[in-house]
Amino acid sequence: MKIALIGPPKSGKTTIFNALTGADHEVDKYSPAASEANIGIVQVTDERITWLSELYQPKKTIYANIEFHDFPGIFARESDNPETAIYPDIKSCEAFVLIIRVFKDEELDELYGEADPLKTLSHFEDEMILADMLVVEKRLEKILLGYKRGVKTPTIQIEEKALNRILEQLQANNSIRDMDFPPEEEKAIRGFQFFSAKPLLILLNSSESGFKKQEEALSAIRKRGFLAQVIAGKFEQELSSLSEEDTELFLADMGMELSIKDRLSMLCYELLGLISFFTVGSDEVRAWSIPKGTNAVNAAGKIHSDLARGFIRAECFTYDALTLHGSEKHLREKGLFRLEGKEYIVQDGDILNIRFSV
Ligand SMILES: Nc1nc2c(ncn2[C@@H]2O[C@H](COP(=O)(O)OP(=O)(O)OP(=O)(O)O)[C@@H](O)[C@H]2O)c(=O)[nH]1
Ligand SMILES: [Mg+2]
Repeated sequence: MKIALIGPPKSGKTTIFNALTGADHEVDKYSPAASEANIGIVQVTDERITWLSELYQPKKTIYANIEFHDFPGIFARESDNPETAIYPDIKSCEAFVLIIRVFKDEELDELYGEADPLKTLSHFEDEMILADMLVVEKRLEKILLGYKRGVKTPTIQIEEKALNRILEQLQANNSIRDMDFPPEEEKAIRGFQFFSAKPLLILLNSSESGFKKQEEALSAIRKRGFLAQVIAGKFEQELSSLSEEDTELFLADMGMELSIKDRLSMLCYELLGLISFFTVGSDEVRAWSIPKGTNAVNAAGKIHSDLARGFIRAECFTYDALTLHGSEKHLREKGLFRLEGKEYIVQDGDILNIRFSV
């Protein structure tokens, strides 16, 4: 899972990236924007995997992970768009975390305007819509040119129909993520990776002292339909150099139990509507993340395309039942070991063994 950290210049993206990944990239007020992203992989904490690993004693234990990409600032008000070269990289991420500065800093205020989260969010929505609009208009022109030359396949017509609907949406200043597409249209436009179609999480980067004063901004942003949280970026980065016990004490002081890594992982799962299923055995205990509502055959395909192609049945039991009864043998005796078909909707905490033949 690839998640992009984006935001205006100097909103604290790299600070938060460092806190998340334990990296030590330079943060400062004046250096020009980096030209490419910092990339770091974060393991998703899951006590269930830890427990399963103890039970099965596998050779390998694999937690789910999230790849965070920390991009240089974009959509600066006065920029002449030197950032365009990184747009494709940003758009290749599955979801965006928009980091907005709410901490006070006179020099940054001077350079970039006073912190105003709602205004920044609107600005970003506008810029994303505009960037998408340029892509759609350009593509539609090309399609029409093709029509004149006699290139008019059903596939292109589906694409044209979808793009015209999208253009209407964007012209009304609305994001693509609020639209629904029939499967064939969804397929036709998938490759564009539109900015305004991506799931968007808002993080308000606050000072330690301002942390509890963001309720008003948060609720206004949530009212607009976004998932949003406050984070004290610099404070969290400072914590990452402390011992685990000290970190816990400081976090508890701020009313938090979990590390920034765990909090943000959970938010990303929520943003993308993901759940986890597990595979277990003496070779490997592993977590897999899939969108809620995924059926067994598609879950199998996540493990390997052969498993989807040759899918016969999924042997299935739940993590909770296993913790309750202690072993697979006991689950079989209790009739808690199920056989499920292709269309079974996989649930969070299911343990699957796919039977297949190719
Ligand atoms: N007071 C305070 N300063 C912060 C906080 N987060 C970041 N800063 C400061 O803001 C400046 C910019 O931080 P960075 O993390 O480099 O910001 P960025 O968004 O990565 O910047 P660009 O990549 O250049 O757009 C640095 O001087 C940080 O120390 C915070 O939570 N509180
Ligand atoms: Mg940065």
